[in-house]
Amino acid sequence: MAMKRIITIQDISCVGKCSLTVALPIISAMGVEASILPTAVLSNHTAMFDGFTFCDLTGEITPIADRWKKAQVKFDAIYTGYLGSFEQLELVAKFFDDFKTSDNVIFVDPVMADHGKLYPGFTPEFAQAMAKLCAKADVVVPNLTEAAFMLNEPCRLKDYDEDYIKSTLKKLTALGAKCAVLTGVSFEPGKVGFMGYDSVKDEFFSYYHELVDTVFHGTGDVFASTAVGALMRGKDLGEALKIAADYTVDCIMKTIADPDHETYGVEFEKAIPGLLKVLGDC
Ligand code: PXL
Repeated sequence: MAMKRIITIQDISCVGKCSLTVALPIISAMGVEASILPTAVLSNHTAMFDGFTFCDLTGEITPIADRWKKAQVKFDAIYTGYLGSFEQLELVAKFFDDFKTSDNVIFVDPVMADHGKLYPGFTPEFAQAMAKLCAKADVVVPNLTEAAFMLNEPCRLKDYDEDYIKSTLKKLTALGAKCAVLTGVSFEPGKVGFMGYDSVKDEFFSYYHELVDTVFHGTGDVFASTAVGALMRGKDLGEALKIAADYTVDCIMKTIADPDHETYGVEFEKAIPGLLKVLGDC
């Protein structure tokens, strides 16, 4: 079978293990081609460091995309992560229009908030614009905070029930995405996971694992990259997300097990052999 090709559109933070420095190695290790459209080069990610340098590459998006159109490059999945401006959202929406085919997958991780708060530099208006981008996706994977900002609703991070999660998922798909997945969902102490809704099949699915109660940067990018990779390896969405959740937990566990670990990224490299076993590659 021909190797699948993912185009992933997000920044490259040179140090700190998130966005492209996570997506590239994980997708490649999964036996899937990782093509990239870097939106900016940062010295490091914007969390947990004192400062950062930032070189905007927005002006490169259209020339690069035009070149690919001329060369008739095709992508089996288009996966977007952290995007930093309204202009980038608009250009990425156009990229979707230009490169969508009848059978490729548009996967949007609307990276912009967590734990009830927007990340530095993001505004509620940006969240509304991100919601418009999500409308064009086959799959969106917001956490509870991102979903609330996109739906312009108060953020409920605890004391919710299954009905609340299900109605939030239906509202997300009503915006336009075919499938919506909420991450960081927990109905019982010590357990966390995801619940998803496929609006085409009118089906919910979910998966919960042990809660590892620490915060590491970049785990959302590990989760999303692995999920898209597993989709490209022929897994259905529920199974792909389960593989991604288990791998993310394994990355965190292996990081914690290292007494000298840093906190600005997980030691995802150490968990790759286990991921390949799950995929049946070794
Ligand atoms: O992991 C998401 C991410 C990606 N890129 C940059 C970030 C963040 C999260 O803060 O700062 C530059």
